[in-house]
Amino acid sequence: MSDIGKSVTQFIIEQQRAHPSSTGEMTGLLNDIVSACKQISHLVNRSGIIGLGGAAKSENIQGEVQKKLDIITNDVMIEHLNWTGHLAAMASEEIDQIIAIPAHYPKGKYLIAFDPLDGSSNIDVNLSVGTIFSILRCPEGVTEPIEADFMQKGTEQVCAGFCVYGPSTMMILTTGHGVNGFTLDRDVGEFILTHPKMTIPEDTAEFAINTSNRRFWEPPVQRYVEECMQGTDGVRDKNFNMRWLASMVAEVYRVLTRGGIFMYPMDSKIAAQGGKLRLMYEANPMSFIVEQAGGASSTGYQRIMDIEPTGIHQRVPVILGSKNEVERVVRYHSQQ
Ligand code: AHM
Ligand code: MG
Repeated sequence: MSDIGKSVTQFIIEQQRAHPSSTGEMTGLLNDIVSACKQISHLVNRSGIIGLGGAAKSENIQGEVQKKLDIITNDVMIEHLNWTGHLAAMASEEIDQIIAIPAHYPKGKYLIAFDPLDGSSNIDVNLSVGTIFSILRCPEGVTEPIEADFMQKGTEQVCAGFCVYGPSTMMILTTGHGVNGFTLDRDVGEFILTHPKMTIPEDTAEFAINTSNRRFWEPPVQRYVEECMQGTDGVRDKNFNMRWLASMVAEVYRVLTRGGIFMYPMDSKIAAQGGKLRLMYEANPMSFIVEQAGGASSTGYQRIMDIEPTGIHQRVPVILGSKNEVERVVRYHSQQ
């Protein structure tokens, strides 16, 4: 029987029943995330009407000017997740230190790292934004987690997902058994399974990169993009299409639905900070999802999920998507 049309809650519970050792804690945690994302979807959708557009007066730890919605959606995530007893600690793009569970609430066995509103520079121009999250196990015996407890490779993730607040609100989830996509039915208030077993085609003729950074890229990326631009006149012998939405959630969603390669590679302008995108709550969860859908994800030099993290806000270069294209870019890096 097809799973299409099931609610995300039913889908998660049925998946959990297939694993008799499961305690149901992950199901509870995913339900909390689903509730938070529904509220964020509502806020993003109504932000212009209820006066939530524009910048706040603050900067986050990375020195970026925060939007009002960056702060509010961060609070929504924390308020939905800190009291239900499924988490031992949290980490957010918007907060310098890891976030403890208040002492008067029970603690659970998982850690979460999230970006509450990725691509928030797009809010005021009414383009897609999203929420990204990565779930790790809290190390055995640790009751008061510290940042070091989050320093686990992407391969240790037990679940990853993201929500896109676009023409439809969609949630994409993996627990390591493939990737499934759910669409929010606003009338009913439920995410409904609409895109089961998502897979990324191995080949593509579509690339996404911010070409305004072109002069700062390393030679392998310069070579790859140049060859794409040459189309049928060059070695690739096919014409490519280009996209850049400046919203990783929307780009990865596109890659999941029709293939493509998405790159925010190393460039000399941002080399000192290690790259643009953050490992723990952007690159790792997206890499887990992309690999589970049959794609690949690399810095150009190393599989992203094999990186030993050194900091909660660590940045890395990201090259992900259709397997054969990612492997080509990685090959160009090894041939330098
Ligand atoms: P953010 O978390 O501050 O929103 O930054 C991440 C976003 C990604 O969604 C997107 O791929 C990238 O920044 C766009 O960067 P740029 O504006 O340099 O093209
Ligand atoms: Mg982000």
